[in-house]
Amino acid sequence: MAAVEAAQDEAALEAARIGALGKKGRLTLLMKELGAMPPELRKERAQELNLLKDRLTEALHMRRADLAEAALAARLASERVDVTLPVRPEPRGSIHPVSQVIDEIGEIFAGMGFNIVEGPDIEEDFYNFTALNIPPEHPARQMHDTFYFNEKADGSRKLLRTHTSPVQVRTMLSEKPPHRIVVPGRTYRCDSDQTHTPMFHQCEGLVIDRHIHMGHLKGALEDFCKAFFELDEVKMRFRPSYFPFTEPSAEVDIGCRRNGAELKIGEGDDWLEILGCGMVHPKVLEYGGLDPEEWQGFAWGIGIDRLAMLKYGIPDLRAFFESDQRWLQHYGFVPTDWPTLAGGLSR
Ligand code: 2U9
Repeated sequence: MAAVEAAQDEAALEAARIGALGKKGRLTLLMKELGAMPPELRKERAQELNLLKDRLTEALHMRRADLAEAALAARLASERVDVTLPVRPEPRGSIHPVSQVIDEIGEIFAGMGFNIVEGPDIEEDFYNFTALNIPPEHPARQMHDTFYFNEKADGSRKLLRTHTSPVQVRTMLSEKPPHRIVVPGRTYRCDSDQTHTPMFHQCEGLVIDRHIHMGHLKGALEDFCKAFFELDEVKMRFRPSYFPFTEPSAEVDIGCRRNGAELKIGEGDDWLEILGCGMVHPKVLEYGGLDPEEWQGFAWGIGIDRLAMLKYGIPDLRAFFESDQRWLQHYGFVPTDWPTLAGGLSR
């Protein structure tokens, strides 16, 4: 009994058990002697030994339970976890500048009553080219500009959209006018150098209503530029240009001043091209199921990656897609700081 009480672990307890109740244990040996005893002594002796065995077994049980409880308590103490601590020493995740700019643009146009719409990256020729008045011999359709999938048995082949415009076509065909939508997303062109990546981001917009004219286009894009660059006034100029899907078409420059490596946007005597736009071509309206005599509209397209570089002074485009944690920590945004017009787009 003393050995049982003194046992400090499972092994010592087992040794005590074997010492008393094992094959050659002291109690076992005493019980073996019972057979050689005279019957009148044996009964009393057997009762005593059985009682002793019960007490020993009980003591072993109790001690084993105590040891298990102590072991659990020690383990809980050593493995103690404070579940109220933050998951990491510091917050690590950040919002990529491309996502930040998309959120900012969405916020600005949502404030003007636009809906934000998305569509598939893998497109059909009709939505990406034909419906946008881009003829079969147009250079954009060539293999070296567009990523095509393998041809199917019926001769058709899917492609990676070269702009987000097919989403506007899909919207015109599936929803009733008027339309006011902005379409952010990934776009793909077979192009790769210092300033071009095969995958890049665009945000396009489309307005369709009755009596829409170029004044609406200029007003909307001017308001957008002021809001986006967080300025009260922005110098802008609309230069005549050409796109198959708009007529007339324009490219838009904003005034800027270059000071060595520094770039001041909104004022100064230099110009920086930031977007393309125009009145939706009547043929494109027809492809979208609309009567150009009744419905008119304007559209624009803007490159998100370059816009992020301009606004946030990021020098190298290719770093955008390298997923370097140090770069993301440096140029990324705090996830809980959602851009709002009231609270400030960027902080
Ligand atoms: C529909 C009708 C018209 C979209 C437009 C541009 C002008 C444009 C470029 C900007 C920078 C592409 O990323 S970029 O190189 N885009 O200049 N995009 S108008 O016009 C549309 C679209 C859809 C149904």
